[in-house]
Parts: sequence; C-alpha cells; structure tokens
Amino acid sequence: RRLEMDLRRALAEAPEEFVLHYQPAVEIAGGRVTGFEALLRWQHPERGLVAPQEFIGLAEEIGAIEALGELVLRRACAEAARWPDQRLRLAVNLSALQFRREHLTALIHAVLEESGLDPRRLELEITEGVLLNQTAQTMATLRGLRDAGVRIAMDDFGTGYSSLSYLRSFPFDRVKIDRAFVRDLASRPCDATIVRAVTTICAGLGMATTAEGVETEEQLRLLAALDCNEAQGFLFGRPVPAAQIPQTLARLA
Ligand code: G
Ligand code: G
Ligand code: MN
Ligand code: NA
Repeated sequence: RRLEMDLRRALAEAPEEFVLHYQPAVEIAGGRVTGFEALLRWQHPERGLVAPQEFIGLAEEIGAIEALGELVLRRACAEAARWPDQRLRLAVNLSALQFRREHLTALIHAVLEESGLDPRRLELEITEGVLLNQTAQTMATLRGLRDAGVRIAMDDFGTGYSSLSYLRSFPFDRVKIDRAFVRDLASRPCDATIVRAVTTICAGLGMATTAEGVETEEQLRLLAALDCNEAQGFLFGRPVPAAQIPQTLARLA
C-alpha cells in the first residue's frame, strides 16, 4: 500500500502535488464557452501525473476524501475567481462520501466567502451514489446549497444505477449525459433515441443537458439535432492547467 502512504504524505505535507486541470463546456447552439470542469490530477514525485481513477477511490477508502475534496473546492474557487471572464461556470466533482458529514454546506459557504466567487458560478457535480441513500440530510444539504445559489448537476447520467427517479427526487440544474451514449452516436440509432429521450425529459423538467466525451464534429451535429444544450469533450479541448484557460478561451472564441 505504497500509494496509500504517498497519498497521506501528499495531503499532509505536499498539497501542491495535487493540481486541477480544467475542461471547457460549450453551448451547442452558439458555440460559446459557458464554463470549465475542474478535474483533479496528482503530480506524484516519482510516478508522474496520476489520474483520479487511481487515487479518488483510495482516498475514499482511507478516509482522506474529505481533506482532498476540501482542497479541490478551495483551489478551484480561488482559481475561478481569477479567470479572465467572471461569468464562466466552475464545475466541481463531489464524492458521495463528502455528503456524509453536515460539514459540507459550511465548507462550501466558507470557500465561497474566502474566494469571493459568485455562488451562481459554482456547479457541483454529483453522481447517483449521493442519491443512493436519499437520506433527509442529503436532501437538506442539496436544497441548502441550491438556496444559496449554487447549482447542482447530475453527472454520468444513464450509467451505473442512475435512474429516472433521481430526476424526480431533486430539481437538478443540469444533467450530464454519460459519454457511453455519445461515443457511437453516429452508428447506433438506439443511442440517439436514448439521448433524445433524456434531452426531452430534462427540457420538460427545466434541466439543462450537457453531453460528455464529444470528440467529433459529427457527434456535435447529432447532439444539436437532439436538442442537447451543451457539449464537453476532446473536440473542444482536453483538460488544461488554470494558466492555460485564457488560451483555451481565445482558441474557442
Ligand atoms: O479527469 P478524468 O476523466 O480522468 O476523471 C476521471 C473521474 O474522476 C471522473 O469520473 C471524475 O468525475 C472524477 N474526478 C475528477 N476530479 C475529481 C474531483 O476533484 N473529485 C472527485 N470526487 N472526483 C473527481
Ligand atoms: O465523470 P466525469 O464526467 O467527471 O469524467 C470526466 C473525465 O472524462 C475526465 O477524466 C476527462 O479526462 C474525460 N474526458 C473528457 N473529455 C473526453 C473525451 O472527449 N473523450 C474521452 N474518452 N474522455 C474524455
Ligand atoms: Mn464530472
Ligand atoms: Na461524467
């Protein structure tokens, strides 16, 4: 469990080893960049850049996800407060375990205050894990954050155990359609049917839709025809360090 020791060490002694990369989301109709999603990476002294799949689960197991999540929120909000365009949305991924403590609401309020970030610019991405046990406390937390102006997005929709009942249980601002439904959009009519169903349901419920993993112009055209609102993926750009946000905005302008 070498990685576990390293993770504890980095969190305690070298938080600068954790870096956020940002991936743009684009409004399909107008082509405008609407915001960036913060994606965590670990610049390990020996292993190089470690992907989140390799250490988020571990951080959850060893009880380090709260500290890591706090670092991500602080860093992301502080960085977004310095972006050249103060209308851009900042999307931050939350682990289901971060909802286990009442502390989350207080943390988010504190981080917003410290950074001066407009709460309406912050969008928290949650997965079905958060809603799996729909406790009164989870719902109260989500409602409280939303009342404070923070937006809530359902991530990876359509995979795992995500179900339509989640869309009924909470008024999400956005649903992110998992890239599994985008990948073969051009060759699999059934995927287009599913995406159409999701965008129709979401529009009816007043929720915006973002397609993930958009890599080709053809996928983008199909998503436009399916009335999907926004797109995110390598077609517009890979996640980049905060310093490269101005270039990304210029390139996509
Ligand atoms: O960036 P990448 O595609 O490798 O991310 C892989 C997964 O890790 C995604 O599902 C993403 O939601 C998750 N992830 C990335 N950054 C964070 C983070 O800061 N917190 C949490 N909880 N998950 C993250
Ligand atoms: O689950 P979440 O949406 O947070 O996952 C984001 C992950 O998806 C990141 O790891 C990011 O690197 C990855 N990703 C972003 N755009 C694309 C894409 O166009 N294609 C593929 N295959 N992965 C992508
Ligand atoms: Mn996400
Ligand atoms: Na996702």
